[in-house]
Amino acid sequence: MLENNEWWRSATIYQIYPKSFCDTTGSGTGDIRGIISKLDYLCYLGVDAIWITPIYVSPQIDNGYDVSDFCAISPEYGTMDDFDKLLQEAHQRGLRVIMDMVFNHTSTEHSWFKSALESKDSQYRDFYIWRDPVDGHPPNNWQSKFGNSAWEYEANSGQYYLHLFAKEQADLNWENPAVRQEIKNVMQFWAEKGVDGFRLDVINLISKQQDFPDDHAGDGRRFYTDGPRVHEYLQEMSQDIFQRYGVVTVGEMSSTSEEHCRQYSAPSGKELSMVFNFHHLKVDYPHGEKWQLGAFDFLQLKAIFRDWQQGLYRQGWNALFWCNHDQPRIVSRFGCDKQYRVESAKMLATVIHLMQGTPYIYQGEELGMTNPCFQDIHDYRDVESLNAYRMLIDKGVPKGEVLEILSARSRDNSRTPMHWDNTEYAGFSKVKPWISLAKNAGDINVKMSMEDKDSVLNHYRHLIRLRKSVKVIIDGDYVDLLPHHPDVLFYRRRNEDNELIVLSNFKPHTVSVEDFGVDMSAGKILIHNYNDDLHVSSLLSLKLRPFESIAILF
Ligand code: TEU
Repeated sequence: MLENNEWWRSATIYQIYPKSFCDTTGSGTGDIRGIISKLDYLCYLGVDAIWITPIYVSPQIDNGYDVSDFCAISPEYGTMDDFDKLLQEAHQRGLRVIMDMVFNHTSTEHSWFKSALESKDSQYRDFYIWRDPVDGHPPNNWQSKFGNSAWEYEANSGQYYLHLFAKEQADLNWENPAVRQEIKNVMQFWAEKGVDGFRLDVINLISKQQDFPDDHAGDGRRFYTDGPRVHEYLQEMSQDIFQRYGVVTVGEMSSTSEEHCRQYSAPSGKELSMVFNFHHLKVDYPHGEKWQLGAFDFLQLKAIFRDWQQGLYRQGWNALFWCNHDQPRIVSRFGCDKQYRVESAKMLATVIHLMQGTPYIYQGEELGMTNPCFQDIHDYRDVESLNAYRMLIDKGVPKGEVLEILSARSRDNSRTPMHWDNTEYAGFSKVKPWISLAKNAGDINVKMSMEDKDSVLNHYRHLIRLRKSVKVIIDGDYVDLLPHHPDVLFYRRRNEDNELIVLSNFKPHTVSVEDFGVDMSAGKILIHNYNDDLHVSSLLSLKLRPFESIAILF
């Protein structure tokens, strides 16, 4: 455990998806020793901590988010000794380690669930959410986030159990104090090993409205999202574990609100350190529908940034991100992964990293890695994507259109192996990986990026260093100076000493920005994504080139 309790306010955190990070055993999947072998690279990048997605024993229905033993390492990733070595090697380098905690549900292979299946009298029966059929049907009309009913019938007991995700991921009953105690025991186990923090998977779904009503206006999420006792539960976890061990905590908040997030991440520290929300990553969902294609709504994106930057300013703390293991690669989504890949990847990074909050870099994002553009359903591995494929085909959507939707939306877009170099399997493995690589690994990889002073990687390294040295990035306010401009995001950060303006063109064409009421001549360019020597005075009658982004400090 490394001390200094609010280190995370000026930190940058790197998300590792171990299955696709580095394979040292020739299994075709990544492993813990692979992570250890790349710690020096992460120090070169300059990040302060790593978030590791689940490496616990799991049947891998949902790539580890279906946990069957929270206190044991899955053999495919290595051993507990390997993990202890990782923790030691990371701490020796000043890197903190954040573990992913999946407490909304367990795998149906967990011993608790197996015991619950044996008998209604099992002490673990009430660890899960069982309800009787209603007129021979599921207890209500709630839908799983992976499609179909959120209830699975269990014939032996004649009851249904709730699963907000896959049927192999049974929701835990947090109403039961014994469940909460077991969860605290798990976190105590990892905290006493010296883990520095926890990422809490869909933690705002753990409290369900106990009458489990039908949802006549939706899929049921309003009856369990930011639910009735969620703050009470988090305050209990904070009181008994987070504050006691001084661990940083980041909550993944599905479909949440600013009001709840101010309470979740309040400076008082009574609940969590910070929160992920996803509203900015739904502006390309037509009518909120993920499995439809549509252009992203730039004005809505800017409004969401404004709302969350201002809404949590001095009242909470945002986890800032574009990418994770559930989202497509951002340069393919909101940038341009062809002609302006480098410029747009740098622009997107600048936009997020100069806001208030803690930025997260998802493995490969720092290289400008793109979606793999899979064209065949057999390339896909993700349970959510495979369910969506079947659902869309069953609805009569033409196969070609379904594959086009998956190619843009699938979570597998971010789960292809990391690109380390231009060898056959990109230095990820010596054998064919569990999932195909993107075809451009030969041109987009760590080795090449480290040798190129103008690479996306070196742009990220610069941003990470700026966060350490420019205080207004950490504590400045946020004002959008051109809220209605259709192409440019122009925001200003200000504290008692400095002013920082960030101008970013989100479009593939040159844009003129007329008088924007700021005298640039007194400023100092902090970072720019075109590698020419721009002088501030030339910015007076501003033309921003395609995806051009400039940050100026006053
Ligand atoms: O994700 C929560 C969640 O809702 C995701 O499924 C994501 O928001 C959605 O796929 C976007 O369309 C967490 C984990 O990050 C995810 O990998 C798990 O599948 C899920 O919880 C269940 O544990």
